Amino acid sequence: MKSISMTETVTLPLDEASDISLRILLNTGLSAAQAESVSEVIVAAQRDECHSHGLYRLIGCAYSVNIGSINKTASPKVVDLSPVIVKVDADFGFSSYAYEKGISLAVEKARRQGLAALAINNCYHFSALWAEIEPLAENGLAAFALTPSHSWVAPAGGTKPLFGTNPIAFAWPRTDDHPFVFDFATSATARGEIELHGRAGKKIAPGLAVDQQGQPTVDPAEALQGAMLTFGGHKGSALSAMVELLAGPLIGDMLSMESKAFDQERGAAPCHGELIVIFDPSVFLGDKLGFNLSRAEMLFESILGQGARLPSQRRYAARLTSVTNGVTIPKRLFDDLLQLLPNEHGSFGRVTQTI
Ligand code: NDP
Ligand code: PYC
Repeated sequence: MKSISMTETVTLPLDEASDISLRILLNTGLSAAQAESVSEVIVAAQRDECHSHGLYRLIGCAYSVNIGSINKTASPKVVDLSPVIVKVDADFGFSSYAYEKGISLAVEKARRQGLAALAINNCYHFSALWAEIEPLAENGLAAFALTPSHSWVAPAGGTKPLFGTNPIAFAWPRTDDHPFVFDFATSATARGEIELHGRAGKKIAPGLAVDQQGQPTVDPAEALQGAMLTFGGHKGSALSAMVELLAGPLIGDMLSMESKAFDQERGAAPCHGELIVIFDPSVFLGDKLGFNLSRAEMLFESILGQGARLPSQRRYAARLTSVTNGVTIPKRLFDDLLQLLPNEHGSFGRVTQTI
């Protein structure tokens, strides 16, 4: 008889997920403002079923705060560097809080000049990037975001960790629909995905990583100790180098290899910079804006017309479902999160079984 493996899961309404998340972060001693901004991106990722950057990340965030890496009372400083550049020194707090402080000035500049850059320095970064640029596209702007991480990824042709997982995200405004957004690691998968496979006792797909001897592996633990691989061979490798350069030396911040050395094997979230570039199509196009946005729509319709899907389409669908049904996480993760709550944590969630 075929054996069916059952996984115990817990389903939480979104407000309970937010409550747990915020209480865990506050319990670390993070300032309320910083905890709220971090919690918001974590819950948004869980809501959109981006599991590698959802509630699971609370474990790493709490750890990074508890070992003393994160500045709990970080006070980001915004510098108006030029007509098109805003810099924010995150003061060694989490990136999302620094982003919150700097984004409105960067948007103001983009609306005036047609484009602007927000460079964040000295931030601990663990989150999905779409959460930062999707709201910009909802307000008629296009944007992309880049950030390094820790050196975990081998360059194409090599076998030793050098690059970060280095995500690139891009957002484009749509007239009558959610923005077009993609957001992916330049490694063949996010490191968080490999960690989640490890936690679930599952193998990873071939082609994602090599072990410490440089041999291909599908074992998550070996992959985490060895080197991850870039997507698309030399192409992902070059894009990853671009992320290192634009969100590293260009803005005066650390490469992934420097971030890893800075961590001194403590295992905290990566600490480095982030670059967000914002475009205002209405400045580029003036009274031709509507016509050109409709040409963009023609592109999207042609993609969909072939039966292909747009990036973020799955995410937007998951969002709708989560608002009604709540979010479902493995019971093991739920139990780990309860350990991070203050002692009197009350009762949350509904335990279910999924196949
Ligand atoms: P995925 O490979 O899961 O997805 C990448 C993108 O491709 C998403 O926009 C996704 O849309 C889209 N996509 C997936 N399948 C299709 C398809 N069949 N057709 C069209 N589009 C598709 O992402 P990764 O594992 O590479 O990265 C996951 C997250 O990890 C990202 O949010 C990234 O920001 C984050 N990350 C953060 C890091 C950091 O340092 N802060 C480092 C590395 C990663 P959809 O979501 O709708 O499926
Ligand atoms: O999943 O690769 C990843 C990652 C690195 C930093 C934050 N997420």
